[in-house]
Amino acid sequence: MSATVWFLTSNQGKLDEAAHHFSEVGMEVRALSVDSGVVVEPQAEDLETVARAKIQQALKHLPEGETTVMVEDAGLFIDALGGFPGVYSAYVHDTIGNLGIVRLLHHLTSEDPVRAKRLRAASFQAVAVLWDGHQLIVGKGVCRGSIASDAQGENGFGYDPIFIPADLDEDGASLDPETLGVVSTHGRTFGSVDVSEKHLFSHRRRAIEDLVRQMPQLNAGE
Ligand code: ITT
Repeated sequence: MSATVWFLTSNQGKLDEAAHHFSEVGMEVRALSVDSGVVVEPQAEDLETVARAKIQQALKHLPEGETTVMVEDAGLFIDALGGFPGVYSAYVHDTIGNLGIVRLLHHLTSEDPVRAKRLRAASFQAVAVLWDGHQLIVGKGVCRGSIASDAQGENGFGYDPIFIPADLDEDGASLDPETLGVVSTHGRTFGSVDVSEKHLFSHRRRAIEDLVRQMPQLNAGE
């Protein structure tokens, strides 16, 4: 397997984050560029179906001599909206945007900050699919949190300015709103922290770690 992962994505933020995560295992990530409109993202009910359809298309564009290609599909799932926007996240972000989401949830409020977080609970979810030259590997990651009452911060991309990650315990597991964690943004959104802090919580990092755990080439020495 080569040390380059060719990542088919039109999203620079996703590319930068994946590059950071794979650098931790000595792999480089490069963008697999394909003319817009060539790759068709099917509308499906779950992220894995979308990602599996995209990898089949990505494989056709892998540069000669290269072996490893990845796609990743992510979305924001809001509990009070039955998981919406979920697989529709890109469309919803392009249309009503962060302000639209904040407006949809404006009635979900409470003086009690713990109750407010529960009412506004959400998660980012990511499914990464990688072809390593021999097999397809699927990695999944979830980041629990809640939706802020307004957009905060200029960092990151997409829904980052409205997403507050839940605190984490010493093992990196997400905690309930009433429990203070050892890792916390102290109520700040992903848009208000730098990318290295987002990585501590990130669904994308977890999905890529899940992939890496399953890559025989990277775990041969174990
Ligand atoms: P691809 O070309 O890789 O498909 P995309 O931007 O369409 O790029 P997704 O379908 O995976 O990416 O993402 C759906 C939406 O969710 C899109 O609007 C993203 O901006 C948003 N999103 C995904 N991951 C995010 C993250 O880590 N932080 C904030 N928003 C995110």
